[in-house]
Amino acid sequence: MRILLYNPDNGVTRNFMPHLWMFLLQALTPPGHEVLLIDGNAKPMDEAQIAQFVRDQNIGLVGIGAMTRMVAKAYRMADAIRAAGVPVVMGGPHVTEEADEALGRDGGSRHADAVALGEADETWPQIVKDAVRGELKEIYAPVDGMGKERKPSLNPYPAIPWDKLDLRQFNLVPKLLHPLLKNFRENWGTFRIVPVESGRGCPYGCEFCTVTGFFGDSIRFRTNESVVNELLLLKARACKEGGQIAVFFIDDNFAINIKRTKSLLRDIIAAKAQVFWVAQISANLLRDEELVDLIAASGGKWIFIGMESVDPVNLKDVNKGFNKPGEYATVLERLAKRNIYAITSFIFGMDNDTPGVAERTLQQVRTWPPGLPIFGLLTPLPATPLYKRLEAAGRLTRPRHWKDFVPFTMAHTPLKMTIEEAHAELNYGWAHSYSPEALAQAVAALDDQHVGDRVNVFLARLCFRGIYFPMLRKSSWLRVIIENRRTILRLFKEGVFRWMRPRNSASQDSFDVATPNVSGEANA
Ligand code: B12
Ligand code: SF4
Repeated sequence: MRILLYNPDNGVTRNFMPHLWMFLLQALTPPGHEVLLIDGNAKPMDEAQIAQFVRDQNIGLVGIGAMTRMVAKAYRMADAIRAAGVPVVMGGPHVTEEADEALGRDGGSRHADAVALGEADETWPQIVKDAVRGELKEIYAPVDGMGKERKPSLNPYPAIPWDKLDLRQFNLVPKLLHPLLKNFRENWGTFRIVPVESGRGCPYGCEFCTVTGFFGDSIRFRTNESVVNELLLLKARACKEGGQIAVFFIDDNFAINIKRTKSLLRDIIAAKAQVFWVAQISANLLRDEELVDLIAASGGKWIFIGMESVDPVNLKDVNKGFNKPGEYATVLERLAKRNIYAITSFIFGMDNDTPGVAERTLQQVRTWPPGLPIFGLLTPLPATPLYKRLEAAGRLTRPRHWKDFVPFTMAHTPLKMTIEEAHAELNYGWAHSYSPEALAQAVAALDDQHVGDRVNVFLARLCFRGIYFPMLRKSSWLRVIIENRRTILRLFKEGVFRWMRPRNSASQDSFDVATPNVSGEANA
């Protein structure tokens, strides 16, 4: 059978990183089937196009995965595929919580023939077998023989053949620059960000988050060896094609078990498996100097920190009191000292927020080493404790907000300001962090740093700007480049100057991860 796995586009960020679930389910498909992957972020399609595709390609089963914000598009695509006579199975966090909606059992129309609840690593092979026999069940739940929920172990973990997969659509180097950069001495013909998971689960249970409910509070890890082998495979691929690969460790909290994270990082270093990497780690776990040393030595470049608010009352309200705003600056300085930068994520519209919250937040952000601040609105995702609390209090203004998804729009009334005021705060946060002046200041704040680090921060800021001010068209990129021409010119001059220096002294400019001077054993 030919199977299509499809991920709808998010309408914002195009193809910055593939979705792991598709590659994972492809690797877990029983032999004898051909699995095609389409990520709508890389290959945008509408309903007519996908229906045509499944007919032309003789597809026998389509699997669709989606977050809540993309589910309306996912349903439209599923409807078109089913109308073309091909069965659809849906999975992922949204339909796990809203299976009745996907199956039309809530009085609405039906979008999926079957729904895979929760983690589908173990149910997917059965789904494929049932689809071949034309006997798809409506619900596939990961349960043991006694009918009790069962979380799949990550040991063993399927080998994803990253060395053989076609990743052309995920090259972040603009086509125009390929010929130029291919011959550049630092191998920049391609640049890809690849998702890798080393573990699943987070026990913290923040009120707005799906993760603790979905993955459970039992944390599971892959073996160090399996993660290291995956990195080596990716590194070899990058080397072979004269490009760069960075890894996004998509674990919800990469250092949730510090001892184990240190042991993994030491093994990465010992195996010389370093690539540049990004990971999500909560601020409380970054107090450990040795951990941060190992992060730096193993290739860690950007750490995503869910700071959420600079107000401890807000943090306590959403069960995230373990975040201590008083220590944010110290944590970020600890990272910056090792040339590691932070993606600091904030939520506006929390219950203790009042007008002016964005400026109060930015006043603090400006005192920190430059990183990438990002801003969102408190969003009641289905089945989260936040959703239940707001529903019980009658505060949901759009209880099924995903049916008519509008980016950056609240679905409930905050306590101490209006919805419109919350939207204005969000706008203020983005506008004042990503204006040409703010970008120039971020680069200037790193004047004593290597030009490579400043280019890194600048490019990352340009890309992150696109989350709020989508830059899907060439013309919007061009406008941003013109607006930031002074900063670009400055970095360019400096880069050329360093590049023209003799190779020995220029070798530090390499974006390749240098062999660290931290031993694989310990780092006191
Ligand atoms: C990586 C990631 C991202 C990446 C996404 C890009 C990418 N290419 O991956 C980035 C950083 C951009 C991102 C952003 C956001 N994210 Co995010 N993200 C994640 C994260 C950390 C990992 C996803 C992942 O790969 N997991 C590992 C795989 C194996 O798990 P999985 O995708 O769930 O797939 C398993 C099952 O769900 C199932 N499955 C999934 N799909 C399908 C399909 C079929 C057919 C079948 C059978 C089974 C199946 O089988 C898989 C194997 O068991 C998750 C949290 C998490 N741990 O999953 C949050 C998560 C998915 N994100 C979430 C959110 C809310 C967001 C944002 C909206 C945050 C924000 N406020 O801005 C943005 C929106 C992005 C956008 N523009 O659309 C929520 C989604 C909740 C929901 N109900 O939708 C999650 C669950 C985290 C949370 N805090 O609750 N995210
Ligand atoms: S620490 Fe992060 S992943 Fe864990 S529950 Fe809180 S928001 Fe979710």
